[in-house]
Amino acid sequence: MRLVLVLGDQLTAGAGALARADRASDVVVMAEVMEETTYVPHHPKKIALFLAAMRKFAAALRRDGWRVVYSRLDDRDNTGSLVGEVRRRAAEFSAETVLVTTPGEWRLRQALKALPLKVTFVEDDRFLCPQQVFRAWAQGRRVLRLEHFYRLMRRRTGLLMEGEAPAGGQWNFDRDNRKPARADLLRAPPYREDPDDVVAEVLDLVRRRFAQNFGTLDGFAFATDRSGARRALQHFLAYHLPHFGPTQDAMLAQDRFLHHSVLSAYLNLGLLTPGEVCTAAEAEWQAGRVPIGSVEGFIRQILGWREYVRGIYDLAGPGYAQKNALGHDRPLPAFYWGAPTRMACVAHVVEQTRAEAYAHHIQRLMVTGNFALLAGIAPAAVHEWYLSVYADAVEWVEAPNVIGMALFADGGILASKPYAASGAYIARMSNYCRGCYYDVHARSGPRACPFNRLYWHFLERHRSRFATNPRMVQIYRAWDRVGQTERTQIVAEAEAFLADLDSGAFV
Ligand code: FAD
Ligand code: DLZ
Ligand code: SF4
Repeated sequence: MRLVLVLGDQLTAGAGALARADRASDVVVMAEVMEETTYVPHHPKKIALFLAAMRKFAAALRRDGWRVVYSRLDDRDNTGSLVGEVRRRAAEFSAETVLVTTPGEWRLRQALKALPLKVTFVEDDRFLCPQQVFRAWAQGRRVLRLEHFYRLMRRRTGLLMEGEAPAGGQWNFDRDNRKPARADLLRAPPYREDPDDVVAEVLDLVRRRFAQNFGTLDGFAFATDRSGARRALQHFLAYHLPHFGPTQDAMLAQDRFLHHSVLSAYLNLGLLTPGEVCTAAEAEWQAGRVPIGSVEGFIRQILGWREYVRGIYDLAGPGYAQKNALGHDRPLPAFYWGAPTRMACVAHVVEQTRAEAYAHHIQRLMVTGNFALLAGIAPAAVHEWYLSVYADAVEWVEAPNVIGMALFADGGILASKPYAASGAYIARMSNYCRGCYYDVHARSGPRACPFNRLYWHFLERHRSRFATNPRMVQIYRAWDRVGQTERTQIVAEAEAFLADLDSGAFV
């Protein structure tokens, strides 16, 4: 007898271990366990999404003729961990071998390897870039540029290619994309589903067991099976993809989703595959319904960024999430968990995160991520926050984005310079500043935007590391042109602000 372990983010029929398994003789093991639901204080909507999707996937496998043993969180004999459940099922079925799609996370790979059973790992073939291909590409390169990797992937898959040339004559349409926020960007919400009986039962469980976690279960509207996720994809293609490019970096206080797809959780759980999403988007362009700039911008996120961060996570090895190249050690301020703050941008993003378990990329990178970078918050604490609060947060994708992209804590493996920005960026790309206590145009004085003060403070305290970075030389020149008196004042005000932050004062 052989067990086939299917994890909560491996809900894809016919992929990985399931493609190699035998439904006539193998037993599929799936388990809701306390260890996975508590290794960080996950947002209740995230827990509900995983558990509901797992239950429905197990039911779909059974309908398809598989023998599935499924542990529910409340089962009396549930051992509480994935390895515990595998051992229990191995004893129950006298199984000595386990087949599993290689877990995305190092933590689980290591835990499964340590089992006293023969565990066979099957490559996760849902990704478009096999690990070997990424390693071969990375080998011998001094810097690992997304743009180079992305072109390789366009060529490998043929997506948006016209022979050897990129469709539309350019690899990248960023110059036409990424427009600032305008009120007329306002539009209808993304795809939403009412809870059915399975979801209602899970919501009840999560409400009972995880009520103390940050985040609300109210308004849970995620799709929880493949057909729902397919409907969400169709909704995005019809209503939002045509506008994706120009709005992808914009932020609006009145609109939490803009034209983003809100498909990341479905991709990460396996309800959709990256290949099918990219192909469907390309078909919209081929049919003349979507401009090249929008479809290219969207496909780059999945074929480029998503595959690239996964390659980096694998290459970097198990210690990646503990990196702290800038030596930052400040505790995470309470406003990340919903305590009040005067900073309107941060308050908006945190409140939206609490309500939806979702924020789009620029909110994560340039508001909460940028603040943590500038203020010198300990990367491990920031990592734990991101891993907790977003429905799409699994470590292989979260850690490179947080540790590498937002915090530069990997010392520059992923980004060639920190994504540090003053309030001017947020003012240009959003309308948050209009409703803020602080003045985004002031860099000193009692109401100066904290992002402005902290930006210069960040540059000053890391001068020896960044002043010679060719992409930052101009920035240091601009800072050095500011008069000495004002520079001293800005640094002193930033330090006073950081002292307030540390003491938990209302900032
Ligand atoms: P869209 O804007 O519609 O983009 C389409 C798809 O592209 C996404 O669904 C996603 O699968 C992919 N994508 C876009 N950007 C990235 C990226 N930088 N890395 C990997 N894939 C990308 N994404 C996660 O899936 N899980 C995370 O835990 C996560 N944490 C992040 C933390 C920080 C600090 C930052 C800066 C980014 C993080 N991202 C994460 C990447 C990105 O922000 C989300 O994938 C995106 O916001 C999800 O919303 P969407 O589906 O509407 O994306
Ligand atoms: C995120 C999550 C949660 C909340 N619960 C479970 C669970 O009960 N059982 C399970 O198999 N997986 C769960 N997951 C997903 C895993 O924690 C983990 O993120 C991925 O399997 C990593 O690749
Ligand atoms: Fe954020 Fe500064 Fe704008 Fe306020 S003024 S919303 S703190 S960027």
